[in-house]
Amino acid sequence: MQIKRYEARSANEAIKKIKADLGSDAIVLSSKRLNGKLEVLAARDDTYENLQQSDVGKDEKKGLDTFSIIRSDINELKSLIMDFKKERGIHGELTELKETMNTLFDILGVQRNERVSSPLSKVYYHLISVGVSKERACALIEKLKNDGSMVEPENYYHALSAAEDMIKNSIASSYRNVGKKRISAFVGPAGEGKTTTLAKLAARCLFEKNLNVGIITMDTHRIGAAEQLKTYGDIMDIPVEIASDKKEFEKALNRFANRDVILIDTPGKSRGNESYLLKLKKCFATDFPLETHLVLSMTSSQESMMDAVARFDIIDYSSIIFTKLDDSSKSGSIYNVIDHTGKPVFYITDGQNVPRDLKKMDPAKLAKLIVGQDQESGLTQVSPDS
Ligand SMILES: Nc1nc2c(ncn2[C@@H]2O[C@H](COP(=O)(O)OP(=O)(O)O)[C@@H](O)[C@H]2O)c(=O)[nH]1
Ligand SMILES: [Mg+2]
Repeated sequence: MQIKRYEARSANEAIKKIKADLGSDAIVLSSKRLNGKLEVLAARDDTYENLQQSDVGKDEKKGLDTFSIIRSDINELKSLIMDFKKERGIHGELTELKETMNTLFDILGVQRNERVSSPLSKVYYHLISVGVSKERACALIEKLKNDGSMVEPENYYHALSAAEDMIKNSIASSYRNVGKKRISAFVGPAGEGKTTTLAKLAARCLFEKNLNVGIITMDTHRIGAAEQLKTYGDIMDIPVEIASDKKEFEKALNRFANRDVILIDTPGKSRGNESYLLKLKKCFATDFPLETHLVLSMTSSQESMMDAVARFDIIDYSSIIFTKLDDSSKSGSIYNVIDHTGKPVFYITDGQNVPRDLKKMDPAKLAKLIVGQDQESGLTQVSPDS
């Protein structure tokens, strides 16, 4: 076996060098970054070639067949490793590209506004500070620059409130024809606040709107999950049905046929449990007027939120509920998620108190919440009516 060391600027370049030198049968043993360069150890197994060249007898030929199988396994493994290395290489390049893009956005968002202290540049920095992505902040600034309707572009407070208006207008259309159905199911990763939010909504419907409420829980696996809801149900005198499959689910819906509102709790499954999502999707495919709401916690990272948004896409949720705003100062990340999904937000929650810590949202309130409090402008954090 020959082992050789290669230096290259990227994974692609390393692979090219190795192939040219050791041939396409080479195996990558290890790779690491050193002073900005990629150092790769690669090897080639010469045994097979030597065996082929030598005068092999019958028995040796038999051994060679076994050897060929092993060799083909090795080749498969090798190509998997190569793919993995390639992906890692691309990942590294993507990170670099992302950093370059971010710098470009800074230049677009700030320098093209002539001076760092210009009102629009300040708005750009403010949006980033509240969690709006650089890319989106930059797009908003560009739109503001080209928008002739801004009353006083030289005034920071006016520029900020124009940004808020722009956000409001961009999300308004997503609110049409959604949030009107009698039956609401809550989906999302575990621990995001589905059950607590459902209990808050049940209490609101009952005590403020005097509606007839029924609750169905599909969370039948987690110990204590159904009991958690039954306790809320007992306190509010709301019936709670348990359903573990489509048959039981439809039975429960029929039992609640004359209820004004039906709220459905679901278990939160972690990544890799896509069959559970398919099962939920099948249950929700019913003639009853049902809407699904994705529940996302503001304490999750932006990546986790985007991951959940993509995973739950199969359920075709119609709105997003953001929870735990009391534990996060980055309300701007709401904008990143809704700008990406085009889904409306009818509720946010900001505390553990049932039913107090639930706020109803509309495009104007949400835009205010996203832009958030600003020390300099004196704009205040939204305090939505319940
Ligand atoms: N701080 C805070 N905690 C919350 C909020 N909503 C839910 N929680 C807490 O988050 C935890 C998980 O909530 P739960 O409703 O059981 O989540 P589920 O697994 O999605 O049903 C519980 O301890 C809740 O009290 C909120 O708005 N703010
Ligand atoms: Mg729950």
